[in-house]
Amino acid sequence: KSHLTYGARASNHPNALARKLFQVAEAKKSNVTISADVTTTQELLDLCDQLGPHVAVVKTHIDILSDFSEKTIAGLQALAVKHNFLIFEDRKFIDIGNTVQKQYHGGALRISEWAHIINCSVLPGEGIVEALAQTAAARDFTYGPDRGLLILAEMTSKGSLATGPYTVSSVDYARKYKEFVVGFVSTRALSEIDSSASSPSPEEDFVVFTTGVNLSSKGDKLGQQYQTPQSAIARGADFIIAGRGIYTAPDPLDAVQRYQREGWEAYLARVQ
Ligand code: UP6
Repeated sequence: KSHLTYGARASNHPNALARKLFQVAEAKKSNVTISADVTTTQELLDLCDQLGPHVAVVKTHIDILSDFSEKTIAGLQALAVKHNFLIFEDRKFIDIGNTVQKQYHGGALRISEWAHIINCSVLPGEGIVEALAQTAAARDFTYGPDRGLLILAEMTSKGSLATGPYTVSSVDYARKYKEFVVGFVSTRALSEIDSSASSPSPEEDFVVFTTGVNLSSKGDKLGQQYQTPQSAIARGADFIIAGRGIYTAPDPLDAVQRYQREGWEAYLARVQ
């Protein structure tokens, strides 16, 4: 796990999106990603407008909206500018390269146009990472340099099979495609993994996003398992992802500020 400040990581990182992530975190004193898992455009935009000042990233599941339209994209993009947050579409691509390219760029959801960050599983093998990187680098892809991929290296659900050799391959592919892969969705820092295919290099600086963060619950009835902001960050999370812990709280604004405070204090404790 990194003991450097976001500011130091922002100035040294070779990847434009990673630099931006760290800059936003530093500027807003927030490492919170809100998992905005609501099902209408109005609820999504209201949530982003209300909580936007306190989060670094908004994570969407755009395919759970019942009324996705041009208004959704325009609204999200305007709020991202207004409140200085980045957008992470948690699509978890998992297919052959040819298919994920079509799911990422174009299609009904046009994810490449508005999502700064996407993620994928490496279950299909190396080709999925290569395919997404290729799409982002394509010449007709004119949305700017701030695009990046997180590899889903572990999962927080009970009985997850994203462990062992799967997690090791996640790290191997991240190292091989580090121009586009900015980091991982995982429950801990993975920088120590040293495999037959890859070894850590001193300058490598992957960004760790950790899901399953909740201050008032240990889990749900469908296998989700939670830890606190403090524990996630101590294990190496750079950004904590919280959904229901914030948006179903009696007062979401009060809740997001609590996650922001606890997340920031845990970060300060780690870098000191
Ligand atoms: N998510 C997990 N665990 C993973 C990967 N992703 O919970 O291993 C996602 C879920 C949801 C969010 O799809 O959008 O993170 C967690 O929401 P919650 O905080 O309400 O449980």
